[in-house]
Amino acid sequence: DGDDGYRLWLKYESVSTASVKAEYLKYTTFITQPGKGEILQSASRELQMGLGKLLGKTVNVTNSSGGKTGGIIFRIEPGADTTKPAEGYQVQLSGGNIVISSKSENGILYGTFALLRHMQMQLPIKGLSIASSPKVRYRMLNHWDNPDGTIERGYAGQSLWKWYELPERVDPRYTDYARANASLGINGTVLNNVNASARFMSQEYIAKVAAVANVMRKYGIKTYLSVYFAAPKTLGGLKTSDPLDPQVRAWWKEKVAQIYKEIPDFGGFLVKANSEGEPGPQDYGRTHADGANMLAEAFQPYEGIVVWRAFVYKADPNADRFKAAYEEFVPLDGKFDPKVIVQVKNGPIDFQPREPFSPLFGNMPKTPLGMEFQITQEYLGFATHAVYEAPIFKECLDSDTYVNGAGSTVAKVVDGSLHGYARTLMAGVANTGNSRNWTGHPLAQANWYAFGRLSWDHQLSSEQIAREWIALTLTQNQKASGHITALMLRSREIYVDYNTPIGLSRPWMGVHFAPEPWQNKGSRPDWTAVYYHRADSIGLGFDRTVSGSNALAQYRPQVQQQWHNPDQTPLPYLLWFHHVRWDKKLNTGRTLWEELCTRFYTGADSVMWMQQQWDLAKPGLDLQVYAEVADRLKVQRREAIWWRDAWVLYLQTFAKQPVPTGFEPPK
Ligand code: GCW
Repeated sequence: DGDDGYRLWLKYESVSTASVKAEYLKYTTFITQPGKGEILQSASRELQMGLGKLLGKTVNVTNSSGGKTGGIIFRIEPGADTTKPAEGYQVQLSGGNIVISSKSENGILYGTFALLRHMQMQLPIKGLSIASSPKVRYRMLNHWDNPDGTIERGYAGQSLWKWYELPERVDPRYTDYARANASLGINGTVLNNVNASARFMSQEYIAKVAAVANVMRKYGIKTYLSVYFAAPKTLGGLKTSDPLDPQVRAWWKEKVAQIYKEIPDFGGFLVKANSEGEPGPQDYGRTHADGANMLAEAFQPYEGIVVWRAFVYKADPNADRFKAAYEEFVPLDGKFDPKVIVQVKNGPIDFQPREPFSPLFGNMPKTPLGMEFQITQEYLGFATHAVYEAPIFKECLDSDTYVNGAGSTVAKVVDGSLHGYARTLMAGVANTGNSRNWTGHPLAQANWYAFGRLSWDHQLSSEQIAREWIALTLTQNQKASGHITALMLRSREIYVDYNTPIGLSRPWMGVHFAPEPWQNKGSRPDWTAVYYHRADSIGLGFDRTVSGSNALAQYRPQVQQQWHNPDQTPLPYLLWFHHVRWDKKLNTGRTLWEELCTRFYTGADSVMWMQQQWDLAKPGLDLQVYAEVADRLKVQRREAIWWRDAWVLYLQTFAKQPVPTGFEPPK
């Protein structure tokens, strides 16, 4: 339809079922919008556009229903509870109208998108009753976008933000970006890379950022910036950036005031400090808390917050990087200003295809911990591999920390219910770029979608989200949807099997795409592949039990129970915690070597199964989308074989055994 994926899950294709259309026509004769609020106007505009396309009709907006029925009414509930973010909404059939009610304009906007989603899925209006509110307060995308338009770990083109033409020209695409995010409930965006340029603190850039923020605001989205910790020195000309230096503190206060002059609803700062060479408070013998609290002080007069990342580790080949964040941050629990949220990556190492949950979760009860998921597929095959990420996010959120007994899941830490955090956060490292379809791989749109939906409600299931996304984006044909759902739900396990099975990690260097498990030299002593996988003549895997780094001790006893004994550790986590002999018999009846070969070969072959599922869905698909994904799956198949062969041949030099029969490479 000439869409090329641009419209994402907001296609609003003409309602095809006559009886459904007839019902919709009955309840869409007008829109009542009380007042002229900017966000309410966005809601009305979206509804007018959506209904125009779904039903082919023009719907007028009035400021009062005048007692009429058959319309859509926005109702802001009086008596808002100001202690709670009032973003929840209800969409109900009431008194002959569809009523969207909320305590806030933002909630009305979210309710509007929920109604449009309902209609796109052709669900009945009769009995309509949707009520929903977010479980997490700050639902945010993190863009790793640089001022020169490149994106760190971005695989969908260049940055969406055209700094060179801002602030005069405001690309209309920013509005579509805001609509897509708002439709999921995302309410914050960090525009620039955490490896931050100090330039974003200059007046020139603040004005540019303000122009983008003016667009975001209309959709209930706050704009944030990543900051370069040494900016007082490099940009401000001070002698130091020591967070306890009064001049430095004054500089940040002024800087924040300057930003609020241009952006009155500015969201706050995101900080990567003393991590991978970035400057930070430790450069001056200060702690992460000293640094974060200094910035928080600058935000005291405003609503903004400071998000401080816990992604830290030292360049020490003898240390276990797994343990680093816990060691640096747990002693600081209780020392952070209430405006600070500590943002913790999914995985103590780094966004691997499968990692155990970070032991920070549950161990900092006095410090709000936010979740950082990676949507962009840095370790998941960039834009050529189809990997549906909801199962990764869910696996982490559903992990039990056992801090307050069974059921103390990571999700309950993150949503604040376990420790009573006042501020809660879920962030996703964006996979967007300026490619026409936003994400490069058409199926990667589902990962943006899934992150947004889960940041609002982490109880949604991976399957529910996949089915919804498919219906909105690809097809409403039941058979086709079944095949695509199956493909998506298995895609992550298939990737893990040919890429990093049984708990292997980081077999790559540099750009994080090509297999390089043999790499034993890097620009840092810990930046080698062998540091992570520990292959040797005896076996494979990183011993993190008492006989090794003892990282396991950072978890509660019940978690240690699950993982401390190699005979009982579930296979997906085995090599994360144990160095296992090549000839050890696993509970599958195969030796470690045989199991690895089995995974590499069946994983790579399962890409053919994905291709079959996709082909079976073809009758329900737009031909252009069909072809684009079919071609990418061919690339994935080729690359999966490449991964398999690289690993098997490399590991064989240690295991010194033949590949089991039946697993010869195809001719
Ligand atoms: O794993 C690393 C990535 C870096 C990234 C860093 C981080 C933004 O390879 O590209 O830098 O994580 O999360 O800070």
